[in-house]
Amino acid sequence: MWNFPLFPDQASSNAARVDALFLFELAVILFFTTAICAAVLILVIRFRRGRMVDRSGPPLHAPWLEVTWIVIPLILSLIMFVWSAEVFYRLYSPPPDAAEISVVGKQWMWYLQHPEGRSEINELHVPLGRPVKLMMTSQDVIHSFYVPAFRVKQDVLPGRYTSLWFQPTKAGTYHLFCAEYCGTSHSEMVGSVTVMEPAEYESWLAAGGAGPSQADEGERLFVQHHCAGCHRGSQVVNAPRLEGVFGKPVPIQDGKQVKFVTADERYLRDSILMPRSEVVAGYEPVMPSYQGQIGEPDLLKILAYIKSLAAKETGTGR
Ligand code: HEC
Ligand SMILES: [Cu+2]
Repeated sequence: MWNFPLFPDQASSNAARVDALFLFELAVILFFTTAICAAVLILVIRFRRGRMVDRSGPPLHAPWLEVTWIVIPLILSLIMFVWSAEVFYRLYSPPPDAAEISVVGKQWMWYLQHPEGRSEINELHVPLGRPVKLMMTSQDVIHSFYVPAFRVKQDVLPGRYTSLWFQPTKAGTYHLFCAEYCGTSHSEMVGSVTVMEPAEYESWLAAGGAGPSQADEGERLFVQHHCAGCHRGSQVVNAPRLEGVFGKPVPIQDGKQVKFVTADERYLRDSILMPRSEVVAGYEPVMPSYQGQIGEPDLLKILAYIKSLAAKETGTGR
């Protein structure tokens, strides 16, 4: 009966940091709310009408009081600013070795794809202790990926990628919510995140069948959509090779000038859906747009393939 938890489990490496900041701010708010309410009540009672108290010569200036009410809140808000900026920075800087899982939100479910190939719906299995980064997008409206036990929440937007990371520190099953009203069955857009011991996780992955990895699936789609026909050294079309492109600066023709753009997920996505928006310098704008032809999950697979090419040093002229 007394099991009435005020907080969800602290199940990620950043959960305790978020809670400490929250409790500090709560304490500051409670202190000032109590002090101000008490002062109001005392003054109201003491100076109520008809009460015989000395009302002559009220103090109009009290420099020390004014300095106090400026300096103390200034110090407190600066502490909150520096502290929360530090926590915010941590929450949005995934470690470089984080495993990357793709997430697609759609009315009204979550589709999750592991790099090893296994995919899930409304359930996410992750290994204990290893950082995980989510690459998220939506197939329709705005959703929001929210795991209270990890103290993470991030909007999931159509037409772009947002990311989120966490490092689970406690095995168990935790709630996953959509935290952005997304239509009739928004309240049913719920799921769970299961944190497993690494060995258990490996066997869970293997139990999914030894299917192709996400990057291999991406390569299959790369051939199926005829990308390979142009991008693998075609004799007919002059198209850039994609080995090593991910993460590198790419020269883009901008009117008469050339500007450099980093080939991140945003760039690759736009290159495929809106090839005319950024044309690589030295090439003709002949690539067709794939807008409406490749679904979000497939697009993420193709991106995984292009990124995997970055890992392989093939030395093809970049
Ligand atoms: C008709 C030939 C052709 C086809 C088919 C084609 N592309 Fe392209 N692609 C190009 C050309 C030419 C460019 C360079 C000019 C530009 O940026 O539009 C390019 C540019 C790109 C870039 C930017 C490369 C860089 O170096 O910055 C990416 C990424 C890309 N294509 C991916 C794809 C994918 C994925 C597919 C299949 C879904 C595909 N392309 C299909 C011709 C093609
Ligand atoms: Cu939703």
